[in-house]
Amino acid sequence: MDEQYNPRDVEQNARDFWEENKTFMVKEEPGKPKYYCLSMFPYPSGKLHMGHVRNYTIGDVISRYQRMQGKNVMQPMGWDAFGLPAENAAIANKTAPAKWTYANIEYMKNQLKQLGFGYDWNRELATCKPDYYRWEQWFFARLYEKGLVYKKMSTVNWDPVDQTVLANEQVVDGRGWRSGALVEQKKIPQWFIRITDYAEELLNDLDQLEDWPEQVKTMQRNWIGKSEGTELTFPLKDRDSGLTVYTTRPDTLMGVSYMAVAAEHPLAKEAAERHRDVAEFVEECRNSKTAEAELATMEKRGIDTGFKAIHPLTQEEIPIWVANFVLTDYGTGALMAVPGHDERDHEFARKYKLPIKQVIAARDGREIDVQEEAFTEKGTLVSSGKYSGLTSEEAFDEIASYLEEQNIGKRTVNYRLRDWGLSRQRYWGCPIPMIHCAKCGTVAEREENLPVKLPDDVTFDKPGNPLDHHPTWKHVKCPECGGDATRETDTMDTFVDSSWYFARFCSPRADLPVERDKVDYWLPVDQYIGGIEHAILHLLYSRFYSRAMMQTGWSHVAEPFAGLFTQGMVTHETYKSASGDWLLPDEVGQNDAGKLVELATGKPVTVGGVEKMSKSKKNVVDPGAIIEKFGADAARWYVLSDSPPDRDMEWTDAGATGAWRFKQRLYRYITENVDAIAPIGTAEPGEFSDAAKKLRKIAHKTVLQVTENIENLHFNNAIARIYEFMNALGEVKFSDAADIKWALRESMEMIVKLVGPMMPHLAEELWQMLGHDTILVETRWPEADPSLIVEDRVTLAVQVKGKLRGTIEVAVDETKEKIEEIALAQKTVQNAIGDAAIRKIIIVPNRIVNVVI
Ligand code: ANZ
Ligand code: ZN
Repeated sequence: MDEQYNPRDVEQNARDFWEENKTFMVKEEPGKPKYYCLSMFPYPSGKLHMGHVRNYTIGDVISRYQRMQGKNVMQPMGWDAFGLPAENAAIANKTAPAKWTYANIEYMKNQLKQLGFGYDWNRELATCKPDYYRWEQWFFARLYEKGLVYKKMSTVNWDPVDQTVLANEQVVDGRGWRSGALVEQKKIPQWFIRITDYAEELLNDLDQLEDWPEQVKTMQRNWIGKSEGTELTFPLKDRDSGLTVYTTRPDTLMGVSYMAVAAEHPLAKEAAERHRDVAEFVEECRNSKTAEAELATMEKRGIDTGFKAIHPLTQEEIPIWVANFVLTDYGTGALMAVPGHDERDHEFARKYKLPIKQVIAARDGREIDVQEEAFTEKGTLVSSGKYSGLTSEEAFDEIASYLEEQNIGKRTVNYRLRDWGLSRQRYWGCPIPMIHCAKCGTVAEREENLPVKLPDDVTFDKPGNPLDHHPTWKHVKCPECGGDATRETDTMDTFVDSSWYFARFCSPRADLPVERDKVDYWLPVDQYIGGIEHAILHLLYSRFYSRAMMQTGWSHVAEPFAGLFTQGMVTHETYKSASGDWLLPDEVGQNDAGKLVELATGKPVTVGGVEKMSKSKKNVVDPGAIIEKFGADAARWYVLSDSPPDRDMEWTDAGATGAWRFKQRLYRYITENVDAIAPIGTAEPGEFSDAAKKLRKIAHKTVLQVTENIENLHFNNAIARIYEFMNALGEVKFSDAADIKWALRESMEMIVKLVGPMMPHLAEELWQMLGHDTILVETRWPEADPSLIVEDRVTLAVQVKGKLRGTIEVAVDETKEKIEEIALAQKTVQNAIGDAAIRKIIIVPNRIVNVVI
């Protein structure tokens, strides 16, 4: 009999069972090892996309697996619910942002439930709720007291037609997204968090994060951007003052052929007052803000100011230019240009025919032509007077010391990291709890008046910030003198909301920001899972916030996320109709001849590249439809099975169908054979036949391999091993022999447990079918009996530079190449190697693999 598995009923039953038993509600259990597994909470945009499904499935598999390893696992979920799209929707559909957001949350929560994720929903939070942002405001006031928050003038994108501030993503090709007007740069007072106070610590502590991808740490290092150099002052010709620059290469001092200042530099302004063309250029620069990332590639432009600097060693006169590639707020906003040895300076010098001198020669003596191309390496000094012949490093020291002796220079450290500007001139965000009083200045709202709630009755029919033109909201009494005062109408960057939610999850309803004992128990997060797009800002801000919480006594951990995993993207083929429009995969099918056509018209379809699923190219599949068609388990299984989880995976119909088929196969195998195996509780036979031994060996080996693969987050390999196990099970001959019956029960229970984290609904059903009344996730993960598999496997220690970084299990007769491959695939080993080149790998048979770097 071919009993068809009906996911809809089975999956609902399993979820009801967990819900009745409060299976995923957790509390602190001192003495039991805890495990905090967190997936980045979603923005409630409307409905889940496949990227969410992949992210959250990975988190759920880890959580369920760790639970079965006996840990007290917390897996919470919530909503990163403030942000611009809700305001855009409010404008487009005339719905209040809150209403739109809560409706989306409800819909998406239901989808998450359908996918069977084991969340502790009692801990659910939404950042837009007053009982969450109340504590964010409270915390903001504490940071203000500590001097970690301040206000300063800062540049924003200003739409002169709509009379409003624009977020960067609202500026399209330099114009306002709605008005189409050319966007201007305007200075207004804004709030900042002093994250730069922590730059050095945030940089150094990255070294401790062994379970973070090397790539993410590198991105954070670059973002913090520490550099060491010298600040030195060139005297100006015919004036008493000087021009101070920052350089990381004082060794190139003799190669300076011009100076360059930013358009906002005082010298540029002064020159603008004297020369009309300089004024025009400065004005142009002011209106075209350049992102730092574009500095290298953008067209370099500039103009001579007419001022001259005097070279401190040669007394030569050097022209001073205004240039668009000099950043106002980095270093001193001015630089000494060495076109022979710096690419940007070179490009500029060629364009404006400024001299290019070589002062550094290659260490290996090879020919260099700096007229053609800048030579940016360090080397040996040439044409540098008494410094010639020194290495760059020696010259750095000698020249820096000389400048210090002459009182015209000092060694300095610079960071690219800037203070965190968190003011947003928007409605749908956490109000900044500050009050402006004419008498007392800026004062924090009193604790008892928090939260400063957003008003519900706002309108979006006028441009600008609705909080600002609300008739009453901003008019309050000063908390200090009781006089008339006004509220700050800026709201906080939503990155503030997500910088501490992981701590709030430990006690989400507390009448305090966090409860210290709860935080002490749960933090740090053991495994954090999310997209690489958060590699810099979110993770850096969270690391800062943890430190700030520690400083104010609210936490004991500096590093909030002990382990980090960044999953790859979900991709899909793209399709275009005959008329050149993008088509949804659902709108495409095969005609009788097997050709791809647009279903609606029958016209041929062009198949484009495989790209990240995106609404703009319509190459999306809707998780809702997939669950409907294949069930949640198949969707979960498929997103894990296809590729390593840190790589991109291509979604195909065939793949999803394959997952569905496996689910059917396992279901049928167990339902059809459950009566032919030993009853539950049968004692283990004293002897096993060869056939039973063979089965047990496969089963235990699979357990071992799947365990290892899950530990290393290689879910696709785990699944491949389960497929093999299933195939082996299919070949076992059933018999009445007690040992075979016993071994079959053992194997079936094992396979059900192994698939449990990935296909939890089906596994729960099968577990009951096998005669159990326990909840699968509350049972223990199967353990492999090494004696059953010993003869052909050995454990090798893997060392990197002589330090133990992990162990691997390999076949006794495994080839050298394969052993190397397995060893290098270990996450811990990869982390230890980092960017270093591998010099050789030494294998001591049956004992050690030593990676030499
Ligand atoms: C001379 C020189 C010679 C430089 C050379 C580099 C190479 P990092 O390492 O990122 O800190 N610079 C200084 N202030 C700047 C500003 N406001 N905007 C743009 N560039 C600026 O960069 C430091 C280097 O960037 C400095 O060292 C300076 O150029 C430039 F062969 O000085 B250098
Ligand atoms: Zn006052």
